[in-house]
Amino acid sequence: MNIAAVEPFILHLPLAAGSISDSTHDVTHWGVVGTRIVTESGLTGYGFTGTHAHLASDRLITSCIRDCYAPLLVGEDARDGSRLWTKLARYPALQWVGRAGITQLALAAVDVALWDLRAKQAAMPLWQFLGGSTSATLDAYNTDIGWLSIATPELVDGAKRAVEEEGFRRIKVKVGHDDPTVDIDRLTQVRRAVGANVTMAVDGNGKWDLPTCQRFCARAADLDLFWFEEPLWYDDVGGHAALARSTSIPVALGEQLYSLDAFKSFVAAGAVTFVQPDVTRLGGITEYIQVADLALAHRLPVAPHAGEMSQVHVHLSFWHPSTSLLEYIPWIKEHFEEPIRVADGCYVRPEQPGAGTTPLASAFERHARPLR
Ligand code: 0YR
Ligand code: MG
Repeated sequence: MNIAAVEPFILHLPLAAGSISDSTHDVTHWGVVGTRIVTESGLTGYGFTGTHAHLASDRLITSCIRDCYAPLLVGEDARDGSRLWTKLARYPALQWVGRAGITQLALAAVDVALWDLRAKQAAMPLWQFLGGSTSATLDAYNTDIGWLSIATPELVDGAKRAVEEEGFRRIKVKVGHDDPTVDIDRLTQVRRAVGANVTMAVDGNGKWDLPTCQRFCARAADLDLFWFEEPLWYDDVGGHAALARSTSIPVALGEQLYSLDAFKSFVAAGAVTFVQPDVTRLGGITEYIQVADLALAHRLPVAPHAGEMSQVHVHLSFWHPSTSLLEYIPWIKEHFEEPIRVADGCYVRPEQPGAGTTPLASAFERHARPLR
């Protein structure tokens, strides 16, 4: 399986809703920024990271793939997974400038493409290639009903519809108004609308400070919140540990963490309960597995970030024993060969060989952006 070519790409896929906001991001397009890796026999793997479709920074990622990683990969055997990951992740000159940010997002895309290749070569969907069981089930929780940019009446209607008409038993609502009592009011109305049996998590996307989070948690005490995600600044281990000690609402985080060591620090400090790795920000599937196993060793649940948007998380979640639920944000699935499906609140197990990361030709025709 010798690698003949590494060909980066940038797709900017428009959101059906036009635009959305959480407490810290305004999004109109999802950036699928990654690479095709072609072997000498013509087998092709696809991997990508996820961005907010900012072309200039997306190009830094594709430059890193094209100029730094591709020369290290061409001629190598794609089956040689761990060694190739180490070659890229520990390449001294790149380690000097990287380990987080652009080089890591680029590494994620490359690593996913290599796993996609290996699973395709084995003619198995990735979850099965990893040893997953055909009887596993996976709950989807709906984040798309809960954006901060959705006015309260539509938020309540959307949550009710997702539960009553689409079969979701789990939802997540964004929080992060300057005055947290506005969020408490929105959540109270949603809880009243969906009833006591629906799991409701909240996501702050790192905006509030510790006193604001503590005030929010005290006022949210009788809303039965399943978790409070990214309450504080992403890297603040001590702050999350202090919050976790002061509230009974479990802390969830990880979508902005770049390494196994970052997760290790949060776990060691008792600063996280729901561990949320993202394959597109860690160094791909290889490092994701290490994080999921770290969580397993501490008996902490793993609930990956952005299930449907990476495609890969669906496979990893069906496989890994610590995962029983996965985020659902149905933004980009129609652009892939095997669109991810949810039925009655549960993910449908993918069947096609590979990691599910192969975009349709039409996605390249309509949404590719120039690399320079
Ligand atoms: C929009 N999921 C998240 C979206 C989402 C973000 O920026 O990317 O809200 O990734 O926090 O849990
Ligand atoms: Mg989040």
